[in-house]
Amino acid sequence: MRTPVIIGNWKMNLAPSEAKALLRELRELDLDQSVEKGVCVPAIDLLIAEDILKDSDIKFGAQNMYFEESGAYTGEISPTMLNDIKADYVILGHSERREYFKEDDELINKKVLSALEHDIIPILCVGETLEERESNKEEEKVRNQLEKDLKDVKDSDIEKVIIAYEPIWAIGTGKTASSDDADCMCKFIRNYIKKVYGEDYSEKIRIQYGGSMKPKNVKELLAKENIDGGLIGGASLKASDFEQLINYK
Ligand code: 3PY
Repeated sequence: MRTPVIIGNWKMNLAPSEAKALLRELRELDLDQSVEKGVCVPAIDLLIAEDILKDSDIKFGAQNMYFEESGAYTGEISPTMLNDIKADYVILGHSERREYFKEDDELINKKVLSALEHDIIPILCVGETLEERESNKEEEKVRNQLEKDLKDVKDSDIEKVIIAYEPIWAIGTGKTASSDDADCMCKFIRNYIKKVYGEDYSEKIRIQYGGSMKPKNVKELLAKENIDGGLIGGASLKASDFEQLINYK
């Protein structure tokens, strides 16, 4: 049995004073302990998350990092910095980073390898555009991303990775993939892991759905065999929505 994992992706929202208020609210919620939960916050909120969440079972992480440990990389944060504040996760390869900041698979792969080397769980995002789906190229696109982004990830590390299937056309649009379509792609991803790493690992790896997941659709999506959790955008910015998402059972 895989432990469900639901993580908020705050994106570029909540300045430190607002982050403090929401994190304090989250810490007071009565949340299902059988669900792994966390928030990935803007870099400026990371220390606040470390402080406020330290005695809770809500984990936290970053939304990006560079792969080197230190050096002349203006504007970046490193895996050792994340280690220093005991961050659990880092989101890598989100479609917004791929599109607006031109991150390519080669760079994302270096970041995935670096996160694993530093014991930070990478949440690797993959997914297709609407155009690719409409021309039946969604599997080709996702396979290609998995091949490149997971290159050289060792067998012993693959089960630590969380893969988030996020169809780009469902991100921030309010549109959600149908639960059957989402499950179908998550199954495709699991089968890819089975082919490359073997059945044992494919049964252990956790695959999230992301893209307008909210209290209204979480139960249906998570009832599917291959969907083990969610990467949540807008709905992670309100304590009452976060509570309903985590307590979906
Ligand atoms: C969304 O739900 O919009 C996301 O992009 C989650 O990462």
